[in-house]
Amino acid sequence: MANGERLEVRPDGLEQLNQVTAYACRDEVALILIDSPPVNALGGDVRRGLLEGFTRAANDPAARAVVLACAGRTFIAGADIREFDHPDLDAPGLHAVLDVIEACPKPTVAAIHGTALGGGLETALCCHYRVASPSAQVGLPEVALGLLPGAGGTQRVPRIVEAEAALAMMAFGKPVPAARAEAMGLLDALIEENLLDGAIRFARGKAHEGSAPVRVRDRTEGLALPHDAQLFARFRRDNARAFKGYTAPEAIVRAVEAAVTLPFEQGMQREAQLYGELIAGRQSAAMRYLFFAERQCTRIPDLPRDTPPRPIAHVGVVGAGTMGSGIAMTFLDAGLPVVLVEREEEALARGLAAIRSNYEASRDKGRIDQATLEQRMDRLTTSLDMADLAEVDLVIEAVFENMALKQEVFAKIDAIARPGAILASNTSFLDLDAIAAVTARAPDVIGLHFFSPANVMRLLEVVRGAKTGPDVVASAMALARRIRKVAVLARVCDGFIANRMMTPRMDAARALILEGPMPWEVDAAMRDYGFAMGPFAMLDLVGLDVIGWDAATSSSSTITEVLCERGRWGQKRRAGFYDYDDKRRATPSPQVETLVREFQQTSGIAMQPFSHEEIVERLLLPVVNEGARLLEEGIALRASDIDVALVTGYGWPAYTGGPMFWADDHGLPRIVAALEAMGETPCALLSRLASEGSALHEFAPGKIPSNA
Ligand code: 3H9
Repeated sequence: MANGERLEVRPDGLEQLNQVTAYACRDEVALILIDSPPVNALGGDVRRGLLEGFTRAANDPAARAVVLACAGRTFIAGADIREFDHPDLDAPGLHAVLDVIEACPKPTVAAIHGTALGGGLETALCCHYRVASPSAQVGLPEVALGLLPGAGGTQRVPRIVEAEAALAMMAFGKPVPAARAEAMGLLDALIEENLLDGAIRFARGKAHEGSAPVRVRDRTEGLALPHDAQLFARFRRDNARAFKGYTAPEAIVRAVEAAVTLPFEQGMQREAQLYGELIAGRQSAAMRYLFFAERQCTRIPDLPRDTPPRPIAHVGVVGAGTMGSGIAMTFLDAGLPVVLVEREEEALARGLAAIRSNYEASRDKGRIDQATLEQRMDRLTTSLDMADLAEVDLVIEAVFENMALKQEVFAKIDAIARPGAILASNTSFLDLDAIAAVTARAPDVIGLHFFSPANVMRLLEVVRGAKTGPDVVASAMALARRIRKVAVLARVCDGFIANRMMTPRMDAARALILEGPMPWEVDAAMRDYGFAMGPFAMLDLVGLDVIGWDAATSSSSTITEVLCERGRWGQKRRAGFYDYDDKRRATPSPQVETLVREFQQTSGIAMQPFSHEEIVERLLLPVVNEGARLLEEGIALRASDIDVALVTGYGWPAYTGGPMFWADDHGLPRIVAALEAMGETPCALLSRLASEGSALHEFAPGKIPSNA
């Protein structure tokens, strides 16, 4: 939890309504308390308790006002997402419960700490007032689950908050800190002292005022605020790129449009209809799957959850290139001091300047203030001497991807680092065990593979070597959470999970253009599928020359080789698969088209037209096959880890759930048949699961086999 505050509530006379809810009435105020760990989600029992509690409070002659609060780490964090596919039909529905809360004739107050999210905030909006701890956050993050706020949030928020702010809150799903929420009108007061005492006092005060409380549905402050007639059209246009492919943001825009144009009940009907469409769709299924998949990644079958991590308070980074600087920033951002070490003065100065200018750009965009910038820079020290790594708890090597160099660096770190320090490599392909072998402490060596830009991409591949100690793995997983990364555990192999998964996609793309489609058609199909960039545009960005081309041995036998020989190395030469103008805008290259046609003619393969769907299948099927191999070889723990790695590390469109989810969705027998039809051999695991009528997600080896 972001703020770590816990509400411990055990007032006298608390009476359990059921296992997760309790009721008390003291000094004229009824208290309804939810205590349903971990996050007080609105499961069946919570709904039952809320219904009973509010009904009782309404009829309790001793109660003149009502407070709703939660025990533990947070206020209600939303509907119980686990119930979406297994609804508790015996329990009252959320809407019915909220109707009862909203109809309470006595002033009702939601006392918010932690995070009031989704259905949690919607419940609070059915109270007459909302008070919160200053550290609380409120939000409607349903969009991240491919949904819209479906319990009145789209209709109630715009009644008290300005339409554009309401729209942004729902369409981006970002929680709002308490102070801002108060300024927006979502909260009525911040309570500096004990939240519960303050909320009870606030409620009693409202009861004593005597005026009838007003329901949010009947309020009009938000609606009364002027908003320009073009708001919705402009919002759609301005965010078209961010929302591309996703169905939920458009549904949210429509629901908020309904809120500002229709009477409340009609707006609610519109919300219900749009919510119903979203929850029945594949996008939401995929995104809900990813929500749990991300949390599943931290579960390592042979590693007890209580394995104590090693303390990490000071970090060393070796190498101040793009990766090293990005990694350093990741730790600085999370409040950890970093010593950044380089061999050459000039390279170190470049790294330092890159970090500063990156922070300055963030400041200029308003993401951080000058004080934060300075604090982060103050936490950074630079050095040309590896001896300055002697005191750190974790060293991350981020030098050039070359085994001899990495081994040399590790031998030096081994001689310098204190006993018990964790030695990590950021290698993206190389054999971690061979790197660990040059040290006298292989159990302390681990792979921490960041994705570029390291301070932005959420994925951290944690590579477990044959001898890596369990507490070192536990430390890496705990560290990932501190630096706000999603950790996915991999065993050692060439490319680990994410890079190894992307290689077959590139190979398939290069093979496909010999059968008819042009590179830009392939790219367009992949963009349609949801990638920001197609594989050929990606090659141009990375540089064709750096992907294994050598002028000395070039044999003109592939299109890439010929392009390299002609100096078409990609964006940096303003020519690759595409031609580029001065602003690096790409246009299909007639020269490349001619070259591809020549190769097509000599390939002997019958040319045929491909639909976008067929192109996508041709590129994704080998990726799925590779994923199954990763499971078969024990490199990845589970199919969902692979999906998380690609969504968080390679911009795989989240609304597809990732390649493994996609494959299970299509059905493995179909995947196997399609692979065979394109001349690929499905791996043994894929064939077995298909013939057993099973799915990739059902494959659980239970324990990662050691590839020692
Ligand atoms: C909704 O409300 C729809 C309504 O509009 C309409 C209805 C009609 N349900 O993230 P953590 C579990 S949609 C079930 O590691 P943190 C989570 O799986 C919902 N389970 O903790 C994990 O379990 P485990 C809108 C949930 O401290 C454990 O709690 N709300 C739910 O880093 C701890 O989670 C959201 O989308 C849930 N709603 O972060 C909020 N939430 O230990 C989703 C969590 O077995 N939740 N769990 O792995 C979050 O954003 C974060 O969990 C939160 C805590 C910020 C609350």
